[in-house]
Amino acid sequence: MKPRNADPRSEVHDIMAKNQFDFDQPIDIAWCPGCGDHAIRKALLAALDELKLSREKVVLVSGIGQAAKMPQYINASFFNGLHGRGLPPATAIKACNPELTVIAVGGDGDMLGEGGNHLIHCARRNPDITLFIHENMIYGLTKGQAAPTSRPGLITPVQVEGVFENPLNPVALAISLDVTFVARVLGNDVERTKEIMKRAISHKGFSIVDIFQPCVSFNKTNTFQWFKDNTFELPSGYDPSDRAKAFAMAIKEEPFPLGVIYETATRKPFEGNLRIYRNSKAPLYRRERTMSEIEGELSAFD
Ligand SMILES: Cc1ncc(C[n+]2csc(CCOP(=O)(O)OP(=O)(O)O)c2C)c(N)n1
Ligand code: SF4
Ligand SMILES: [Mg+2]
Repeated sequence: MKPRNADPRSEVHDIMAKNQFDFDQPIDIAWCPGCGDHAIRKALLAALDELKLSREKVVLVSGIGQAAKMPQYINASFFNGLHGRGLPPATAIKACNPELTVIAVGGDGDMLGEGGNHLIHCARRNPDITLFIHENMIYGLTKGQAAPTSRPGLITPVQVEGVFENPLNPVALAISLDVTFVARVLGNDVERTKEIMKRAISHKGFSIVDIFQPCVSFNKTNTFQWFKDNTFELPSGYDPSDRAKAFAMAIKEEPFPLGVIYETATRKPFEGNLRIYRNSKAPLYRRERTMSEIEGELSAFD
């Protein structure tokens, strides 16, 4: 039986058959028909399945928003917290158990507006986690106010004379912060999104994928066609390891570059710097502590 959540218009829904990260029973997905989030979910399900990750070792983390509902639609562990606050728990989960694959998901408002401060400090720490930002250039869940990525001139029920602030460019921001894997994709291109998601998840260190996602209900300007018309693939021979050139590429807008724009292995992940993993790689829950060890550590506070 075809699951109720399979989008019959998608040519790739067949790859989801027997995907362990999908649910056996139909689930209710509270996204509008035609929302770009459905395609991103398909890509994520396929990426997780093809990476052959164990379901028990995958944790999805999010805040609030349409994109932030994603963890509830994937059959793995999840933590859903406050708006903009997905990255701190994601960092903590990975720090407590480095054996887990930790994926944070959020909208452009969630991750760049309310959570912008956390994004900056997460980039400084470089935890081995992945972040997918659904960039629909709008606040979808709260019905169409401007997001930090909204293009100038966009009229909304709040920005009645049009947005006049400079839009935030998550790819350029990430490269300026030396985030170790930075990519952008068109979410409706499910195959390509899946491939880039696989690379981002496999990368050691903080990885960010900016995913263009049309919001068909509240952003009638930045439609699927608009994203197609305003993007281009990186030229062949492009070298993503050159940070200065990557930044120069990242600041190109309308059209925006698509692909892996920056990738480096020069930074040690956050967990690798923690003293608790210096003598043992075992996650904290597997460690036994004797009373005298605990007393020894507590004596530091005498
Ligand atoms: C601290 C706080 N501020 C505001 C809100 C209201 N709020 C909930 S979701 C949201 C915007 C979501 O937009 P985005 O993160 O871009 O996600 P989308 O719905 O577009 O996927 C806002 C403003 C909130 N829940 N908490
Ligand atoms: S409001 Fe927009 S972002 Fe939210 S589910 Fe509908 S189309 Fe998607
Ligand atoms: Mg949004």
